[in-house]
Parts: sequence; structure tokens; C-alpha cells
Amino acid sequence: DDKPTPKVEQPPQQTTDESTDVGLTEEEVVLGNAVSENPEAQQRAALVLRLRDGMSSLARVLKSVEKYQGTVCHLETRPNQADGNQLDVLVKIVMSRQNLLQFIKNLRQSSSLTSVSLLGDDNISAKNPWFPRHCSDLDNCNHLMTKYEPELDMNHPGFADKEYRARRKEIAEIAFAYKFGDPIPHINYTETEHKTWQSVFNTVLELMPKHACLEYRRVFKMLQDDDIFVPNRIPQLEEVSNFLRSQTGFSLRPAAGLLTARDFLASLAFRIFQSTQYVRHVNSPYHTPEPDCIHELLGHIPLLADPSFAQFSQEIGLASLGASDPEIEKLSTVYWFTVEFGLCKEQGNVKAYGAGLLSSYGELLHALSEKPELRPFEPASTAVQPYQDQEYQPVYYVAESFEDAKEKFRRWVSTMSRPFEVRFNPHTGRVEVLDSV
Ligand code: HBI
Ligand code: NLE
Ligand code: FE
Repeated sequence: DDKPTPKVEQPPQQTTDESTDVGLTEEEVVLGNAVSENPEAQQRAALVLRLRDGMSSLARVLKSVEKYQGTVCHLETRPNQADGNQLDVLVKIVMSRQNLLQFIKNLRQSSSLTSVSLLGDDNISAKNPWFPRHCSDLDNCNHLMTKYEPELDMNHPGFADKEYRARRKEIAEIAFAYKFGDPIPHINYTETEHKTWQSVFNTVLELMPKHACLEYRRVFKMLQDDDIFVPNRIPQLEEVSNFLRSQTGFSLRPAAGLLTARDFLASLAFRIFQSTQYVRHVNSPYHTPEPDCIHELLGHIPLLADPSFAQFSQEIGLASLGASDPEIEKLSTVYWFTVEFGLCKEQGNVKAYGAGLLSSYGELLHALSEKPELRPFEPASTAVQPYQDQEYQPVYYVAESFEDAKEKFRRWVSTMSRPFEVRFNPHTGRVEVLDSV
């Protein structure tokens, strides 16, 4: 049986407490399942680090991975919950066994690290993986990916803008403090932020009649009639969440930024959409690679209020619960080419339904021009199509209809390896697991 074993990453907060810092001796640094005597053999390791001075010591850690000829396979960071000046980092690396021992020793001696813990790579049983079972469990699913961020990326228009960075931090704190059941805090957006919204809003109004799918246009009109979508004011997530709930039972919770794919997809299983609340930099209104609230509002909200599309979104989420890492990767790719960048047919014409297109004037025009390649949506091939998330896409997938996409998706999901079935119970907000054994 060579099926991949479902694995779920341990949230860093469970392992960075001093009490659980495993403090392994060198002999115990036996990683993954392949224990090799050969010091040259490549080993996988997952480490949780707590950094005293945030991002600047992260750069040193990564430099040191390079020095020991290792590769970083996965990186997540977030502010420590008890002390926001410290940063919790989950880093997965591949390195030769002898270098790994040296590297860990070195980290433990570094004065900028408060703690270093090693996670076993397969410490979760295949039969009983952890995943959120109730919508309140999503309070534990807010692990950020470190990517294009104003603090880190010199190409980010906010990199040199101190005020913008402070604003981003302030809004991120709200998401970190948020607990299931809280009302979503109101944000007093600045004049500049409202103006950025207004310019994107007006371009959507202009392009939508010709380029957006019917379902998008229908809900957009409802949002306008309810005075939620108006040109000169950024809608508050709480009012939008209430609107969504009344249409499809979807609701929003604030997210601090780009979440790991596993955490992000899991919330969809509960008809909860993780939504950022900050606004893109005023200098890049028509395209930004990272999600911001303009993208969530103008891109995602209208379709999440459509029953058929809401169902499709939830099914991607349900398929992700307890899935293996490679399967999560495939589900994210399907999500990417449908929910984010999907095109669909409408009476012989191609229209946009992907949120990343509908919130980006630049990419919408690109997608519907002669430039990109269009292919029919087929989950099995779409799921393995490589993509990048910084520039416009060179390839888009066209669905016959939401119903057709859903049917194809269901058939494809049924070929996955998960040894159990899941079902969402809307009365309890709980995912029930049907074990076959
Ligand atoms: N996190 N907040 C947020 N918003 C997204 O759209 C998002 C994410 N994390 C992962 C992600 N999208 C993609 O990897 C999807 O393909 C799952
Ligand atoms: N590129 C989109 C925009 O500019 O609105 C955001 C994409 C988020 C995945
Ligand atoms: Fe998005």
C-alpha cells in the first residue's frame, strides 16, 4: 500500500511553550521515518523557533540553512501570542544528517532565539488526524505564510512606507485577537483607503457588464441596492458577513494575511471565509499579488452569496480536512484556477468568475484578451498545473458552468486517499467523520 499518509501540521503554539520544548539530545534527532547511519544522508526536519527580534533574526536563520547546505521546504511565521515582539516560526528543512545536528546546535546557542523545538514528522496517526471539527476550532487555524509582505519584500509598494506598515500591523492585530463568535471589529478607514477602494470600485463597475458572469452581476446589484457596495465607502466586514449569511449561510472571519493553504481551505468546510481587512497600498490599486479587503469584497463576496458557487467552495474545504500534504497542494491549485482565477462559459461567451480577476482591473483585461491560453476545466489536469502568484497568469481554465465544475470536482475528489468521509452538520456547525473501519 503506497498511499500517502494523511498528515496534519502541529500548530506552532502547541509546541513552543517552554514545557513542551522537547530539548532533544543529538541521539534523539531522528527525523522522519528514515533513520540513517550515513551522516551524508538527507534528512527532513520540522523546527519551531521563537525569535527574539522578529524578522531580522529570521533572515539570519535562513542564511544559516544555506550555509549548512540545506533547503527550506516550508516556512510559516506569526507573532507569538503571549509576547507580540517575539515571532514564532515553523520551518521545514531538508539537510544532511551531520549538518542538521550542527545547525540545530548552532541555533540553540544563538542569543536571538528564545527556543528551538523539533517536531516529529509523522507524529500524527493516519487514522486520527487533527483537523477542525467545529467552527470555533478555526481559532487555531490562523497560521500565516511568509510571502509578499510590506515588511519583507523590497518590491512591495509599502516596503518604504512606515505609516503603511504601522497600519498593516494595527489591522493584523485585530485578526490575531479575534475569537469565534465575536462581532468583526469595525475599522475606521482613512480617506486614502476609501479613495483606493473607490478607484477599484469604479473600474469594476465599468468592466462588469461585459466581463463578469451572471451570478456576479446579480449579487453585485443586490449589494448596491442594500447600500453595502457604494463608491465612496469601504464596506465593513461585519455588515457584509451578515448579508452573506442571509444568502448562503457563509460568514466571514478576519484574517491577518495570507494563511497556509491547509488553514485557509479548512474554514471553507464550515462555510466560513477568512477575509483580510487591510487595504492595498494606494500606489498599486489595479493589481496586487496579496489578498486585501478590496479583493475579498469585490472579488469573493458576490460569488459566495451565490448558492451553487457557495456549495462548490464548501466542497473544496471539506475535501481538504485531513488530506495529505500533496493533496492539499492539489486542492489549492484547483482553488486557484477556479475560485481565484476561473473563467466560465455563458451563452457561447467567456466570462470571469474568479475573484482575483474581478478585483483586478489589470488582470481581468489580460485574462479576456488574446494573450493567455484558455483550457477546459478538468480537475485532474488543472490540479497539477504549476502557477505563480506574483504576475498575471499565462493559463486560465474555463468551466462549462458551476454545476458542471462541481460534478467534475466531486468525481475527482472521490479518487483521493482519505480513509474516511466527512459531512458538515449545519445545525451544530460541526464536521462529522464517518470512519469506514
Ligand atoms: N489566505 N487569507 C488568505 N486568502 C487567500 O486567498 C488564500 C490564503 N491562503 C492560501 C490561499 N489563498 C491559496 O493557497 C489557495 O490556493 C488555497
Ligand atoms: N491580484 C488580485 C488583486 O489585485 O485584486 C488579488 C489576488 C489575491 C490572491
Ligand atoms: Fe482570494
